[in-house]
Amino acid sequence: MASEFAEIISSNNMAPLWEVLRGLTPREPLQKVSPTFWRSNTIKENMKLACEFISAEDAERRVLVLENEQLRGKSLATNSLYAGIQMILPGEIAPSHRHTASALRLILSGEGGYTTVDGDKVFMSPGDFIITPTGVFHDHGAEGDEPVMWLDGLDVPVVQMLNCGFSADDPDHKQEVKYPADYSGTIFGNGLRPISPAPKRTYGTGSIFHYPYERTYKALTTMKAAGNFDPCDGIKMTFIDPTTGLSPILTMSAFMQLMPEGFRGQTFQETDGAVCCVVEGSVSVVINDEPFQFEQHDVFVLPSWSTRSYESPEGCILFSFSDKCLQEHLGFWQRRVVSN
Ligand code: GTQ
Repeated sequence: MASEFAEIISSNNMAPLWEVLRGLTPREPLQKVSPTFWRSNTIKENMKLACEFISAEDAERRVLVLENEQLRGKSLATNSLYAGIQMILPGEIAPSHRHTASALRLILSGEGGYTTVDGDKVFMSPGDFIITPTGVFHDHGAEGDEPVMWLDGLDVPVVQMLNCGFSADDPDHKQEVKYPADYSGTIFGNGLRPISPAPKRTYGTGSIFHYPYERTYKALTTMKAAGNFDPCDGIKMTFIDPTTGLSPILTMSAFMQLMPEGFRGQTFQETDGAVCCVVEGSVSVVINDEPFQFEQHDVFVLPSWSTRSYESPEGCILFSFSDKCLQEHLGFWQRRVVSN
């Protein structure tokens, strides 16, 4: 009788909720991804192989996708985040294109790299944070004599889930630069916002898209000097669009965090999973009771709702990105401090 019932409803494209209910509404977030990590040396060595294998031009983007062990073959670092390592050799161009997915970037190494976003060109240095908003043309290149390497974060999984993605190649391989150097940064990065003429496309990207490390570092070390530390995070800042006060990309938040020398943080949980990269120093992280040690330019995944605690004898500056702002917008985000 039971199997007859199952067959009948199944043949009509129906299924019994009572068999799947707890899977649909878990008691708490399930651990679907692992704290996968990629060592700086492995990244560099594999990137060298990629550079021998293909040009930036032929690849369109010479990127090694960072895949979570639990989600191989899906181009996913976590359920909601794509991450990759991109490299451009001196003289190469990653041709101009656009797509619905937004991108953020943390520059790891090399001087002379640039990105042009909607005709606004900026040069990028190690530690700089850069964004490419949804749907605008962007091309990258390396005009110095060093390879340039960075960490990419995209909201591809969110765009895929919503199935709302478009993309196009720019007939101009390399965009014409339409504005003077650091145009958007100068207009929007100085505590001002244009009102007349009314802001349309006359103001470059419409807000800042380049956050130089120099300034981020100064903000963090100035806060450090004041001596107020969060017991879990040390000091953690999030990048904002100064015209809204919100994350410059509405699907992804990005953070720069400072742990002072000798920091020993409390254990806590957060509902946003994150991709993290050590910018300076080193950090020991205990994730779900498993200890890890990370050095400069190691990249690692913090699974959502995993317990985590940081310890840093020598001090550390840690970059991370997650879907926190998206969860906050939806009223989902939660944090819980587990222990002292
Ligand atoms: O730089 O435009 O890692 O389009 C993946 C897709 C980087 C980019 C990625 C992309 C880009």
